[in-house]
Amino acid sequence: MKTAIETIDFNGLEAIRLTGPRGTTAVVSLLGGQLLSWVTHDGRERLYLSPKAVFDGSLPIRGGVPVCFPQFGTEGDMPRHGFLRTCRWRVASQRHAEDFALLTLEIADDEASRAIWPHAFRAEITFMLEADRVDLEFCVENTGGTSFAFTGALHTYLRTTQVEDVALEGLYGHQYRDDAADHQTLRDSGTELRVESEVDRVYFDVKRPQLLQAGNLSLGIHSRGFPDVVIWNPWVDKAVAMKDLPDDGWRHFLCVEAAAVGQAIEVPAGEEWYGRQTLVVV
Ligand code: TA6
Repeated sequence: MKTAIETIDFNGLEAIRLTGPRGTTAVVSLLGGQLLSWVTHDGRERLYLSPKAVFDGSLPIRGGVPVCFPQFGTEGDMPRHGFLRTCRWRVASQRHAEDFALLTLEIADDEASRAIWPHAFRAEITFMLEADRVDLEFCVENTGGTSFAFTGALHTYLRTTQVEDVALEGLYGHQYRDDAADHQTLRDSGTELRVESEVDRVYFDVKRPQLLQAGNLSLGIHSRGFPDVVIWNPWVDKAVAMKDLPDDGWRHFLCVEAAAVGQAIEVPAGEEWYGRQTLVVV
């Protein structure tokens, strides 16, 4: 099957569909610069997108891979997870060949962003789709005259049939902040993480990849540039309180996020920073 890149309408959103080798596909919305779907060559959708997601920009789209910048969560006085999630990005470049399809979106500061965060920046997110993987690279350039620091994440919603049945390996021995238990700092002592209640953890300084074992669906997750990994599942009560998530939506995803939370990333004037997350079918 030939590779291709085409503009489509996705629930009323202007979106780009990448077709990669062996029939793998990815859909990216210009709203939020957000990967919304990744179907691997076995025909399986690997990302979770809430059936109650809002696509009019009034709320961040619940699912896929939201881009959280320049603030992670409520670690400051900006809207939760910053403002990029509800901004419209532009296509900067696209290219495809026999063994890949590549799309880069871009966005820059404007009056609205400077009213929230008084810095000049240009950001790009690049999606590289190959036969057995998708690679997301977030790049931010400080186009202003003074240094700035940010926190953020690629807030990836990995699809699960039943989240209680999955195991996440690779976080053993790491220190983490447990935001579901008074933000206390603990050390992970299990060989695998299982979800049996609300999970909201920031794992610091993670250098190893993770492996999501979900029955016969396994996925390798690794990141570069982003020092931390965030693991989140709202479980039952928090899911019921979320209007853009079905009551049982918690069962169908586990967020494994490439993140910069513990230490804000400093970008001197005129310099740029890259961070990436790679999802691999194993
Ligand atoms: O990444 C985990 C987290 O910070 C959770 O605390 C929860 O707030 C989640 O992100 C979703 O945030 P959102 O703003 O998308 O509802």
